[in-house]
Amino acid sequence: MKRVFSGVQPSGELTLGNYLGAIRNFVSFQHEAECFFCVVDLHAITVPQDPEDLYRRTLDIARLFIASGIDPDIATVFVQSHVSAHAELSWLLECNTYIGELRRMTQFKEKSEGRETVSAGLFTYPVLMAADILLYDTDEVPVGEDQKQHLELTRDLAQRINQRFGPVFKVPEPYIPPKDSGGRIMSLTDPTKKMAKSGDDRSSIALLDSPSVIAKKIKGAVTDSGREVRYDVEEKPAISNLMVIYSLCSGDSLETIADRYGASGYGKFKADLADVVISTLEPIQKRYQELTEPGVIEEILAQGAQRAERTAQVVLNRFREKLGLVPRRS
Ligand code: ATP
Ligand code: LTN
Repeated sequence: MKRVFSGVQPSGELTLGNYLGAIRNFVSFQHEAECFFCVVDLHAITVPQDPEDLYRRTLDIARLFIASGIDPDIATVFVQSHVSAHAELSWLLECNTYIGELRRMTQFKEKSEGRETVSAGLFTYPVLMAADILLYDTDEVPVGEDQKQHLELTRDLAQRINQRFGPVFKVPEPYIPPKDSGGRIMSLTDPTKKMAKSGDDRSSIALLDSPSVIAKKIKGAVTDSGREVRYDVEEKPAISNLMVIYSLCSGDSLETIADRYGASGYGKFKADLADVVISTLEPIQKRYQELTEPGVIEEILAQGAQRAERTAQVVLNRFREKLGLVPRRS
């Protein structure tokens, strides 16, 4: 059976961009592949995090995974720092990664910009991500488009190591939806930037936003000149983004939406879009509110870590052996 791995950082409130670009696809993969979905807390701490927020968000993201439809009996849901093989493989991979490769990473450039100090962890972040993926002999990695370059590095590292040491790692494939199918949901306030959880509050819809907040944010979303609802990324980037959101939430094609709203102006389109987004998020929010029994999420994560560890240890040992590291005798 095919293996799938993906990770989400507990670095803020999950957004509609995370859901449409990634989590929605996690849910569909779980029925056709052996899936590992990880809350990547070690990635989040590459930039400063408030410890209490980090703790709460880590559990919240796992809870939102389940609320979104991931079944923990089918898929393995776990926290990255619970499986120490991630940090260990990351070091082994770092010793096979070139500084020049990491310097080219655009996410590093973006995230380090404007910071007074930048941690070494932010620089080596993509190597930890490669470790996450390679530890599970992963075939496919569902992610948003912003992760494409990191996936290419992961593949390069796997191929380089396989060439140097003989077959060790499976070379994974990215699974990235096209831009008009959620690969890159843009900010509501600036359609040239991606919707990000660490962005400003009006620019993104959080999965747990109330219906009135969602309606307000969509009403306030920037639009383009003119009044025609038409999919044209060059001339109408803002409306095109809203149309993609509408299409993914409703299942209607972009053509159907253009036919329906083409002439009715932005106001009517935005009002209906708010309804469509609210009804997409409603069942997720309901399930999230129901998952309140103390200890349930922690138990799911404990079992997930156990399952993940079994697979990860096999792959880690395979690489350790190839490197010539002496195994510890038990
Ligand atoms: P940050 O803002 O802290 O960088 P992020 O939301 O970009 O956070 P993650 O939480 O780790 O980062 O992303 C989880 C998944 O959601 C990844 O697969 C990422 O590619 C995807 N994703 C994030 N933002 C978008 C977006 N605007 N459109 C589509 N997919 C997205
Ligand atoms: N870097 C990703 C999060 C991430 C990830 C992974 C995604 C960490 N490890 C492994 C897929 C597979 C991000 O910032 N969105």
